This record gives sequence, structure tokens and C-alpha cells, in this order.
Amino acid sequence: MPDFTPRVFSGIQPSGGLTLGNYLGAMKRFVQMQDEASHETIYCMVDLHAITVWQDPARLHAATRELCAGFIACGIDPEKSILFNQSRVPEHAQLGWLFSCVARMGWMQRMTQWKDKAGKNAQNASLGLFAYPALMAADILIYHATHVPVGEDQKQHLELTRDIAVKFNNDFGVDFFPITESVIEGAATRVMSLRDGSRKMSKSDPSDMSRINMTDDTDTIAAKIRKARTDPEPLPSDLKGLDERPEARNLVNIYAALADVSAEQVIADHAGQQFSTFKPSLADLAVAKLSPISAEMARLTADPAEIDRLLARGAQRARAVAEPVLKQAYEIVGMVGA
Ligand code: AQP
Repeated sequence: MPDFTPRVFSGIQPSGGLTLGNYLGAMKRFVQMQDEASHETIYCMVDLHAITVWQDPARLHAATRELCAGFIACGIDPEKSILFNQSRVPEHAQLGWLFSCVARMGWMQRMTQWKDKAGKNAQNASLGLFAYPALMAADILIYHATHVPVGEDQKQHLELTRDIAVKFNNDFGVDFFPITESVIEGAATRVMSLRDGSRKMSKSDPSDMSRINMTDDTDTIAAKIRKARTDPEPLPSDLKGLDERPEARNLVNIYAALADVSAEQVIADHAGQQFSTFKPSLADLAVAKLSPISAEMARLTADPAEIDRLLARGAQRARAVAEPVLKQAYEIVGMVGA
């Protein structure tokens, strides 16, 4: 394998508003990785992924701009990182097609996200939803990215990205695509729904009470935490005591991730507390951490022309990396005129 330039890529779908799950599971790590000097960082609003399930066009347009504001408000600096929306860089879809021809149907059928999202009605799901992981592999490999920070739910897709890179390299006898590492780290790599501790917090959950949106105001955040489902027991004195208590475990993890401490530390500090005491502390912490971000998002969203300018500039920088990689991939595959 050649030495690949250390490069970080990740994306978020503008399929709704940014949630606390996206923030703690992905965005916080994006910002840390941006601020480490050892690699370049490329972050993307993956609008082509969002339309694998129906999106209202006007809503998608607004959500993409709002997500861009979210990236910046959380600490992504569009000068340090390349920040853009996926559809503006056509090389993603072009490499995605090559990967649709490399990946196998059986691989896609095993994806738990496909099974969850298509549900019992798989015959009616879009072909794009089925092929989602091939396009995701292209998002990553079009930049020869070596590291991808994601939440726990994306682990399987990252493994598939590695399988696609290996198969492409083997099929064509090249060492062209890197074998990308996933970076799944932090106290909240899987933030669960506030209404059901067995489901992940999700932008597209029909219940708004299941999630904290990064644009929720102070009262809404406090009300959602107060009404979060829990059990009647107080907090235990060690982490093992949370083993069969998914909702309690979730609130402890959220507290830990927001406070930048370990879950063990949260338990040590709050052992024996009833949720009537713990929830208000968590609500205060969440408001203190999230309010400045939502205020900054509102400020940035009020200037859509500036957001569009930043996205256009980001896409230009992204294409400068992506174009030569696609050209070489086309040459490897045997396209005339590549
Ligand atoms: N609940 C979560 N906990 C931890 N990390 C999460 N991520 C998403 N939800 C959680 C991480 O956020 C990044 C962007 O995710 P995405 O928008 O591309 O898609 P998703 O994982 O499908 O997120 P949603 O919110 O559930 O969107 P919808 O409802 O549209 O499907 C990823 O790194 C993801 O791991």
C-alpha cells in the first residue's frame, strides 16, 4: 500500500435539523479533528443521501443551509476545513456509480440501516436507499480519506467502505484506494431517543419529543429532558448498575459527553440521586452548552448569501481534490477519454 496523506472526511444529511445525537456522536469529534494538525479535514452536507427518502425540496434547501450554519456554529472553520454540500461536487455520484458496480447485492442486503429504514416495505423503498452505502464509500474514497469520525450507527457502513476499497483494488490489481479507519470515540457514540432507550435519537423520528434539536430554545430543551422516559430507581453507585436501564444509561452518557467527563465520573458525582434531581442538572448543562450554538446558528442562517458563498468556495476546494482521483479511477476501470 502506498502512503496516503492523512485526511479526514465525514458528512451529515440535511434530512432534518441537526440533533444532539449528531452533535455528540459526530460533530464534536469533527471539531477536535479539525484542530489537530496531523491531517486535513473535509466535511460535507450529504444532500444526495438525504433524498434516498422523500424530502420536500424547499425544506431540503433550507435544511442544507441550516446544517452549514450548524457546522460553523459548532466550531468548524471553513478556512481550516473544506466545507460543502455533496451535490455540488459531481465526482461523488460518478465514483458512486463505479462502486455500485463493485459492491454486491448481498452486501447491501445485510446493512442494518437498510433493514431499519426500508422496514417491511422494502419493495417500495428507493433504489438509492439500497445503494446508499456505495455512495457513502464514494464520499470517503473520492478524497482518499484515511479516517472517518462517525457515530456507532455508521460502523457497518464504514466496514463496507473498506470492503469496496479492497475489492476495487483486487479486481483491478491496484493499490489505489486506502483502507479507511473509522473513528468512533467519546462518551456518547450512540445517543438514544428520549422516548425509547432502544432506538437511536434521529432527525427523522416522527416524535419531536424523542430528540433535542440544536435549534430548540431553552424551555423546550428543559421540557424534553424533564419528560424523557426513565425508570423509578435512583442513579446507582457504579456503571454496572445501569446495565439493564437503557434510558438511565442514555441520560448519564449525554451528561458525560456534554460535560466532557467520563460516565464513571457522572455516576460518582450523582450516585443515589432521583431523576427529579438529576434531570434539572442535565437540563441546565444542556442549555449552557447548546444555547450559544443555537444563537450562533440563528445569526448565521439570517445571512443565506454568505452561507451560499462559503458553500461554493468549499465545493471548489473539494473538487480540486476529487477531480484527479475520479480521473485515475476511470482510467483504472478502462474508460476512454478519462
Ligand atoms: N443518535 C446518534 N448518536 C450518535 N451519533 C449519531 N449520529 C446520528 N445519530 C446519532 C451520527 O451523526 C452523523 C450524521 O448522521 P446522518 O445525518 O448522516 O445520518 P443518520 O446516522 O441516519 O442520522 P439521523 O439523525 O438518524 O438521520 P435520519 O433520521 O435522516 O436517518 C453520523 O456520523 C452518525 O453516526
